[in-house]
Amino acid sequence: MDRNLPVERFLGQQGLLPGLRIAGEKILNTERLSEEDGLVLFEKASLPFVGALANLVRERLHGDNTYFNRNFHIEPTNVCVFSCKFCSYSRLYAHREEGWELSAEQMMDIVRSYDNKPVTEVHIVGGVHPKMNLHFFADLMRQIKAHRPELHIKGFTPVELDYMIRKAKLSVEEGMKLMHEAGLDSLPGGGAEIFHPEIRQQICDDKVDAEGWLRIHEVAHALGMHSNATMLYGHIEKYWHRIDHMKRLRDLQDKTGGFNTFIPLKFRNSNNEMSHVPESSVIEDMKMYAVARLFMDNFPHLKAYWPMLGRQNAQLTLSFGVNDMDGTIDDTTKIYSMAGSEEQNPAMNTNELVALIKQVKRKPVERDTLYHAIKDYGLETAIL
Ligand code: V47
Ligand code: SF4
Repeated sequence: MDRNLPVERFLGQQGLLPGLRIAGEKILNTERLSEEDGLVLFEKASLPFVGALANLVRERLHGDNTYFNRNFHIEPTNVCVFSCKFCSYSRLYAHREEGWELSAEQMMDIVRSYDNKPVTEVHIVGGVHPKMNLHFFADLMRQIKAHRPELHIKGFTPVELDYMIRKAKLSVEEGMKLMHEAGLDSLPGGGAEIFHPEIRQQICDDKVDAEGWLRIHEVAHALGMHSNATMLYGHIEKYWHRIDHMKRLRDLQDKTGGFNTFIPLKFRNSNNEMSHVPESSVIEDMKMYAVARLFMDNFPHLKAYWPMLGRQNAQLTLSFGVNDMDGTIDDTTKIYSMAGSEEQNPAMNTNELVALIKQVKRKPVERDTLYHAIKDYGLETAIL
């Protein structure tokens, strides 16, 4: 089948807005979209139009391959010195008796509980606890590596790192070098939210700003580490704030090439100070993924984080540019169930994840953190 056909049919339509035709032709010719093109797609394009274009790009880059990995999460604490308005998860230090704090030994128990399981990655992220410092986590990572050297440690957002590095009175370079040498292999994408100060000041005024977030990723990339980037969308931001956010990431990626994956995160409104803000519709979610796939031309991968979106909507994103479904997360992650996600207990075993991908005629491929293929499940019959 000629995969370009649907797109050409769209572009052949009489009366198509000139801005949409320009954007569509750029995609057909593998040219980069400008910020104006991105905005026109958000504001004027129909869902089938952006969907067809995004699918074209997805299939150019990855064919039907849909990646996932086997990981587990450690959330060291939900006690946090910051007070992001969208956060349903954290407890201020003053109310720390309502939260949890794991000791290094408790976290090592979690690591050991996976001893005979074929996981390849541990994802460590949590609140910013004033007493859990850089040296505490560096020691923890040394212990993890001593116990299981090949386990990839993806951990700590620039929100946590910026706080801990400043408290340790180190430069960003020194702090990141220390963490890398202690065993930190890559950075997850969290803490980015919306970079533009107009929105950042309203939703998460007191944590690291855009420049600080980008700088920590830049330094990590210079040390040879890879990382991801997120964007919290669907709350009080406008389309142009999303474009501004993606443009800043695209510019840094041009410079370093260190990002693997872009992860749009749908704002969930339960149990937080932004509960009055309605959540985005599924149509809006699909449009977000599609425009991200088209605009972020130098990001190899686009991830739908299923614990947040729900399994079926995550499955739907595979037709709107997404080529990664994150992993077989176990129920240690609480961030999304506390924010109102349908996934109260976000665990999915490999068979379920593979079946979900095969149901929509895509090819499941288990990967490691850096997207080396571990197992190709093929396109044939579903497993369940
Ligand atoms: O930065 C917090 C988000 C992020 C809410 O890199 C919320 O592979 C929606 O970044 N509604 C942390 N989102 C999680 C994260 C992540 C997750 C999965 C994979 C990776 C990766 C990274 O969670 C925070 C914030 O943007 N978040 N509260 C909420 N109410
Ligand atoms: Fe703390 Fe992160 Fe929650 Fe913000 S989103 S309050 S930094 S745990």
